[in-house]
Amino acid sequence: MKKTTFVLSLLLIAFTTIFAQKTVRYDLYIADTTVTFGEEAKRAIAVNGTIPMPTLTFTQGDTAEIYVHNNLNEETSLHWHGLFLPNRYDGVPNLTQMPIKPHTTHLYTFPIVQSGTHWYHSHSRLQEQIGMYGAFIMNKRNEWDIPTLPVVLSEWTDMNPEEVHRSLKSATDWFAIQKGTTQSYGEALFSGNLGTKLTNEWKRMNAMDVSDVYYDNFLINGKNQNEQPQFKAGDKVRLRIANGGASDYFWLTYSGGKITVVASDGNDMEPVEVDRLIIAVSETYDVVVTIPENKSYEFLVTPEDRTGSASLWLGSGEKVPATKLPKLKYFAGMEMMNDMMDMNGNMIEMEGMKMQNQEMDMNTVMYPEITGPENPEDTMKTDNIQDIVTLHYGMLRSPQKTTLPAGSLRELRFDLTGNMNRYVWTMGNKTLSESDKIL
Ligand SMILES: [Cu+2]
Repeated sequence: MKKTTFVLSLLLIAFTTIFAQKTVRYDLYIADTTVTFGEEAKRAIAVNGTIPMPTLTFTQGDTAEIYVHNNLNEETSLHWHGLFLPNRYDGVPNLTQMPIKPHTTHLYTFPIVQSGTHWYHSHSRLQEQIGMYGAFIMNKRNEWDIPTLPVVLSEWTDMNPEEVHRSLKSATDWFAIQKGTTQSYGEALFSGNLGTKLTNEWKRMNAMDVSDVYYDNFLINGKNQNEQPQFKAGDKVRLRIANGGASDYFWLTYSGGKITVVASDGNDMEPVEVDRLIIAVSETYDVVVTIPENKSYEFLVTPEDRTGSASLWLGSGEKVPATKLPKLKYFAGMEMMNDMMDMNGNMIEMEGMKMQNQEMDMNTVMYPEITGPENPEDTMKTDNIQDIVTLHYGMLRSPQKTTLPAGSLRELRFDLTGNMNRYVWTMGNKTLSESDKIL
């Protein structure tokens, strides 16, 4: 009898320590605020007083209990990007839940059944663009013991997001003019690219550009220059990076050596060493970087159009800057587009083109650091061009077998279509309202 009780209590202790079901509660207070990230003070939305929203941290097996207190004078909602959860907590207003009315509280509660780096954001109107994005971290039960920083990337424009949206739909050159990325006739003539420019106009294309919107600032956890002096020589630091931006892809480079990529979209992968990687909107990557000496090393974040940057400084002491990405070769890009588009603005099918898995980045023709300077005499020297290892999707390998279990398989086909100039996006040439049912 006594022995049985002893064994039972031992089992109970073991059970509670291994399978502890902890409820982790967060209270999020959503309120209007004013920020000056660009030129002028503008309206933004802060949660618990901060932009980005607070980092929410859980351990696999926990139950999340998130109380959202909407102190705005408008509706809101929160979507948990990349999470497996009951549909009614997915946070899409009027689809999986009713919008959270002004000055009410809403509870999201769901079990944490996965691990990895994810993020969360508002799913109402364009609130995400003015501050409602944050990191959502789910640790494993036996998480890797290494200094870790959540890193949320974003852009800021002083223009009201609704206005941005309107400009995109009317296909103006306004953003390109602000960025100084329009290609004028004068510029074309002097650089010997007049033929390319004329063909381009003939095909009625807009000025060649890489990203669509002009941004006043780029932010890393809400700061353009983010200092993290706590790291010492020899430290390995894991950055849990989420791109919470509205439209920019970001290049990630580091002045302290190689970047080891260890997870993609919250999934562990076979570690791979690269010189740089590009992160798309809403993607996440976990990377590990080393602090070589007691100095401050720059983890540089550059939007794809290279019109600005943001820096995360790791370590303290003398600053070691990363190499800035040189200006894109727009005429080379324009020439490529001319070759690829027919008179109606449609892509010309080309034989043997390998565009899958980013293995061939069409924009490479515009990268001086890889394909050489636009004008060899007056820009960078050709011998500055080095072998740069760039991450692409083909390099992402799961540590586990990912073959599907045997059994019946159903294939669903989605054709993603759209019109770039009108900024209308469709599935199988139908807008969402026309084809609400996807199955
Ligand atoms: Cu999302």
